[in-house]
Amino acid sequence: FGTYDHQEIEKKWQKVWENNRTFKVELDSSKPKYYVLDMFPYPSGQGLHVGHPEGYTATDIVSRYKRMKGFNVLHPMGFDSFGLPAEQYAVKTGTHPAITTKKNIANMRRQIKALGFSYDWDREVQTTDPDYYKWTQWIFLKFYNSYFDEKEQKAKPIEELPIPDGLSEEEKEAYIADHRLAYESEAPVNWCPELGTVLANEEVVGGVSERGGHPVIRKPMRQWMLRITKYADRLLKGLEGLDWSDSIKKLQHDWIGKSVGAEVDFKVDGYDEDIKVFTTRPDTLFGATYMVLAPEHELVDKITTDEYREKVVDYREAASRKSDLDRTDLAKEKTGQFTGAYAINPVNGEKIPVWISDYVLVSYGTGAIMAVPAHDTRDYEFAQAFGLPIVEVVKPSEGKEVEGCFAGEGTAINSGQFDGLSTEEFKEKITDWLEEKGCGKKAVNFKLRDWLFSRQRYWGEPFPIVHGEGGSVHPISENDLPVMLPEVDRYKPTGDGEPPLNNSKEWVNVTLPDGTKGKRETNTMPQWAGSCWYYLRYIDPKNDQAAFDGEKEKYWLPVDLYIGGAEHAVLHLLYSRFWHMLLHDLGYVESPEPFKKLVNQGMILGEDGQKMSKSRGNVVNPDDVMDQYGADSMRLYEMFMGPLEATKPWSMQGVEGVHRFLSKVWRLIVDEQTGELCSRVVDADMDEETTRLLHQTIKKVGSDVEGFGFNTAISQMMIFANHTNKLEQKPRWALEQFVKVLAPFAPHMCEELWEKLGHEGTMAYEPWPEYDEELTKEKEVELAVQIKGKIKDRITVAADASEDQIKEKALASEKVQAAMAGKEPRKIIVVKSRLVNIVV
Ligand code: ANZ
Repeated sequence: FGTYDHQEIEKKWQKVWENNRTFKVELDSSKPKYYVLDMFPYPSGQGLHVGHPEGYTATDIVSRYKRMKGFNVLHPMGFDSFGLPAEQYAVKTGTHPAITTKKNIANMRRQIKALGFSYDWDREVQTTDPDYYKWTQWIFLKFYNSYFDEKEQKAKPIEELPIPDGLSEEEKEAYIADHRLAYESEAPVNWCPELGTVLANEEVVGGVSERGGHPVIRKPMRQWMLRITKYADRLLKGLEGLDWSDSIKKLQHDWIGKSVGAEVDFKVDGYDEDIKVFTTRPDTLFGATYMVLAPEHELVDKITTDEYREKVVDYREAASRKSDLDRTDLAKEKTGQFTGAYAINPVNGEKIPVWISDYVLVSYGTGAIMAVPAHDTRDYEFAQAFGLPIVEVVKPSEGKEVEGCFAGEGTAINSGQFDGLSTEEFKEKITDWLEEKGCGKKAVNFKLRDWLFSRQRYWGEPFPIVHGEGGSVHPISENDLPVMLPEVDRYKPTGDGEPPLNNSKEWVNVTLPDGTKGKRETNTMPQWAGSCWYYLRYIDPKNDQAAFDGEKEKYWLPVDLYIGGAEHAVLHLLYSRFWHMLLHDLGYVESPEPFKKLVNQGMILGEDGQKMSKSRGNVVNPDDVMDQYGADSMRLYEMFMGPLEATKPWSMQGVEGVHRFLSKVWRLIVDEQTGELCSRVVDADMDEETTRLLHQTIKKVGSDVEGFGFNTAISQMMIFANHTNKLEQKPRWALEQFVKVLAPFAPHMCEELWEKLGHEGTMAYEPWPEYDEELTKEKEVELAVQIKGKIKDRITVAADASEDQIKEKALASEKVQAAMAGKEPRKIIVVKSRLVNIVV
């Protein structure tokens, strides 16, 4: 009758919160703000997996804690609802993705609500909602209508682009098009035949699609690109100021991949052409014994001699079928083809052969290298495979013996006038020398490529673009947004890259304002578009005049805490920083970075320690756990499993354990016979130990929540509950404070207990209890005093006594003095709060 009935309690309080709009929040400049963001889910047909509540519980605890600390907390939720699975389902069944998406969202919203998270649901966003993607299209137009000012390192409106004198109208158009931050390109892209779409570099992992693991090949296609490379330096520098884990920062840092070196021009023998190379080791120029062009390099056709032409064409054909990753894989056997041409090394005038090989990528640096087999591993393998000369030009520092290739730094040899220089000095000197001679200069390169921003899919944001006759491009006016996604009959992309929207002729064909005919862009934006700015829409989700209000942005941004999976390191987390920087440059947001603090939750494995998957049959369904044990137990368990950022296996026994703990807390306060307040809860004074434990608990839970140590906070609460359980008389005031610190973790049960303790209404805004530092301290501790490993006496000292005070007290003991028999101690070792060891 009065036992802990999680089902009833959870339903009751969820209704109260919903009906009273308990977690509704508005801008309030009288209060400090705190913005807590979750990575919003993709509404999949499988519903929530246990990884979702992990991050969501952590942010909910912080949100509830911060509210109690007096912060104005923004904690929103929404759905990242464009994407492949709904579309693939549509291809299979004919069900429109909008229907599938709606159903999946309803189910996931139900699950999320059942976990009792304190979201302001009035702020929910869905990226597939035209009122939302209208603004995604609007931001795209901002990219299209901006250029990057290199000097000021920021984006500006395209109208401000300085145009060189003397250009014809046509050249002017082309010049402007070349500077837009959104542009069309014909470059070779990652084409995934199975998915029927192109993919961004970030979406290709190990030569296959990140989603689904399908093979990806290179193919030239007209695509929309965003000029993220312009922001490479700022994306890199901005990382320094962010409170993110080192591992995520490193992933982004390396993905951006800044290299400093030199560009060097090699004359092609017999031609009026230079081969430009990028090298990070200009100090090895004297050791360059051959050159390699990427098979796709534009000079290949021109310089290849007739004798080698056929072989070169064949080789290039074979290379085009490989992915970049396969090509650069260190373990792969080196292949290549001589072109018949020679180049001249500018430092010593030597003629060296020019090869093509697929280990040189056309898209990095200049697409050509000088090969230094003595000091570059890949060049070394290549030289060995094809019998090319190897000349050492760097000697390792004394004492190091190297066999084969030496890729480190050292002292220059065989390098003429530069012999004897250290690698660092040499790099600088030779770069100056090259610049003086007009055949080279200092150069910086980034691994980061422009972001391939179009997909041959149906279920995505349409581009606000119309193509006119003769290749002109017409952006839709901002006032005519959104460009609605039309209904189509067939969702399947054609195998050759024609997007499904092409099937919708009525939608595609339009008349331009000047009466000429145009065709809408039929590619759609990638899955990542909507998530690039959703955290901005949350601050003003219903605004139909702007994407969001500037004053609101000033108040709410940056996001104070962002929790989500680490798998988005070089995707969403890079893309959204990029969008934010553009909006910052154009004056729409004041904050330079969107996410101040980022925490990555660890993966939850199955009970067997393996990744949860349908095929392994080890998937835990959150619905089942909640039915049996309740949302509070589910929340508490996921936080108790271990450190938030660790990978950890699921355990049903663990769930039972925390459920028992919650039941125990329930019984501390509620009489199970009557369901009323337990008669042992009285307005009594607290004894010393209870006082100390309570103050320790308030202190530890608070600091653990701030430091994301949720598991240790729970342990401390368990200690307190066990102690209180033993008391005959349970002081009401202590229990009230305890319920407050437990509330962010197990909010439903705590609301109910708060009511049982005689309070009315929600406790969500009760002030977080204060603790007294003095009262947290253990007063005195007993220490054993040992001589030669034998205990001679026990002394009692203040818990915070210094080492010197402890030593003094130990030596003052009569028993110790007797045992030392007048000898001087050689050493005294104090093991805090345990023992003193005296060595004589
Ligand atoms: C000569 C050399 C000598 C190099 C040496 C290295 C060591 P990161 O640091 O990644 O920027 N390289 C340049 N462009 C390339 C391309 N398109 N495809 C494949 N490799 C390319 O690496 C820069 C180095 O990678 C460059 O420096 C070049 O090889 C190679 F002892 O030049 B180095």
